[in-house]
Amino acid sequence: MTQRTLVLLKPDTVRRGLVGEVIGRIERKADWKIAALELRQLDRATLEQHYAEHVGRPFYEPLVEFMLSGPVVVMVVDGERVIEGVRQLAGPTDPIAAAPGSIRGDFGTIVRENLIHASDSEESAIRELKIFFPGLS
Ligand code: IDP
Repeated sequence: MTQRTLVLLKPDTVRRGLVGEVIGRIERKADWKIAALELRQLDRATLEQHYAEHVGRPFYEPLVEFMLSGPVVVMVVDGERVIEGVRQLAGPTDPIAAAPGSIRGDFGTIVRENLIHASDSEESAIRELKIFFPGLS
């Protein structure tokens, strides 16, 4: 069964000129389809919803400030096993723990500035897609 996931290329990826590199890896991995793609300056209200599970954690406020620090690429990707697949391409949250070959492992050193967000389950994908693309069917 085909899945749909939400992918964000964070402000570090845009600032560092790595958008093409990261999208290229997603495109080359499989016959997945980009269903939506937009460069967007997020607002605090959107991030409060997106990161609701992290409210109150010490890294929450710096994370929101970072995510507001520049535009992000907001994408919807469809395909077979795409939720787990993009998470695998991204690698673990801490880029130093992420293996070389993964996006975070190849390009990151800072836990907060770890280049990419990808939904971690079907349930998260549904919730996040409603936040970022409420009109998408
Ligand atoms: P994920 O993005 O790998 O799914 P989450 O635990 O959902 O990781 O955390 C959301 C984001 O919050 C991470 O991608 C990272 O940018 C940031 N973050 C998570 N844990 C920390 C931390 O301990 N220090 C700083 N930032 C963190």
